[in-house]
Order: sequence, then C-alpha cells, then structure tokens
Amino acid sequence: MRVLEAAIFDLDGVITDTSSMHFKAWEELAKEIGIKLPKEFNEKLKGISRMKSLDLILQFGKCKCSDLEISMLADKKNNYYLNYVKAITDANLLPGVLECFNLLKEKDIKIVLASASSNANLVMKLLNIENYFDFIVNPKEIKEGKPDSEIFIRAAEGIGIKPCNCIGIEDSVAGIIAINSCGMFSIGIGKKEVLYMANICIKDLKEFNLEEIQAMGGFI
Ligand code: B16
Ligand code: MG
Repeated sequence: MRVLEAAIFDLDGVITDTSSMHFKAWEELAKEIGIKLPKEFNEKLKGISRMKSLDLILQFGKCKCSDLEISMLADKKNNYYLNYVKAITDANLLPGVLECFNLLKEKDIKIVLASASSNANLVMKLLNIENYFDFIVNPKEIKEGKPDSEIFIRAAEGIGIKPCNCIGIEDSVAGIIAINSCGMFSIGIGKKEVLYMANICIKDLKEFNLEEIQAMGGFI
C-alpha cells in the first residue's frame, strides 16, 4: 500500500529555468578555452554537479588541465552563473509552480528540495518560495551526485517518509534515473523522447494532475 505523502522537487529546470543560465555560463567559459559546446550538450549537464560538468566539458574538448586550473575554471563558471542569477525575481518561476505548491499544501503533502546546486538557497530566496519547503537537502552533504539516488533518499529521510510514498519531479535524465532507482514515482518535466524513463512526463507544472499521478502510481 502506497500513500502519497511528499513531493521532492529538483530546482533548475523544474521550478525555474536556471538550466539555460548554467549552460550560458558553461558556453562562455568553454569558449575562452577554445571549446565550442553544441546546444545538445546541455542535456548531459542537467542535474550534474559543477565539477562533474566541467570534467565532461574538458573531456569533450580534449583539454588537459591541472587541479589548480580546474578549480579556477569552476570558480569562473560560477561567477558567470551568479551574474545571470542575480537578475532572478518571482517572475522567473516556471508556469504552474505556485499553483502546484498550493495544491500540495492544501492536501497536506510535504514539499522538499533535492537540488545539486550549491546556489539553490540564493535562487529560492530570489524566487521568494523558501517558505513552502518542509526540508531542503544540503548538496554539500551528498557524496554521490545524480544519477545516484543519494540526494532523493536524503530528501525522504529529512522528513521521515519512505521513498515509495514520495513523488520526484525532475527535468534531467540523471535525475529521473535517481528517482526511479530509489522507488519513488517519477515525473519528468520536458520532452517525452528525452525523459522516456519517467513514469509520467509533462511539459511544465501547469500540467501537474494529482489525481492522474495518484492513479498511475497506485497511491491510495
Ligand atoms: P552549482 P538541479 C544542478 O541543479 C544543475 O542542473 C546543474 O546544471 C548544475 O551544474 C548543478 O546543479 C550544480 O550547480 O554550480 O550552482 O552548484 O538541476 O539539481 O537543481
Ligand atoms: Mg534540474
């Protein structure tokens, strides 16, 4: 028997479109070191930690860097990213986010954040949505990034609810794999062709349908 008790949200690409800001920052950095990133590369970076993303970009550009250079490049990317982020307001919330949060509150379903981003708290503050959250996972405490399910397991632990009684909402392939592998019901935000592993795929949270999710997930 499964009871829907909590919804675990990713941030970038689900609540707000910071994924395009991350990519613009990576593109800028990559250009400086002579790497041209194809647009499709963004899909590989979604949900992936800063250092892992940089590693993928350097591999793609066949660039060899020292540890010091790697750490400087990562800092530089973060500064470019923060420059985009500072302009965020609640107008940057993706469609349907507040309606979805209000519905969950009304149904007494807990709301948790499972973002890999160390800038998540700042973004949440700028979006003015921190008060909706019952628990926010600290990404610094997570050893294995998505697609490992550690961050989602930690999210469920943080509110004392079993993963099978949670739904996870993600825009990245890595995130959907992480949700599925800990037994949560997965909701993909984006294209079905990309997020085909998700239990349900929707365009944005405007299409979030609690009855449909409960029926498909076998929640009572
Ligand atoms: P930062 P999410 C992830 O956030 C992003 O999707 C990913 O592109 C980024 O590299 C990662 O956070 C780390 O972010 O550099 O700000 O620490 O999708 O898990 O909310
Ligand atoms: Mg994301």
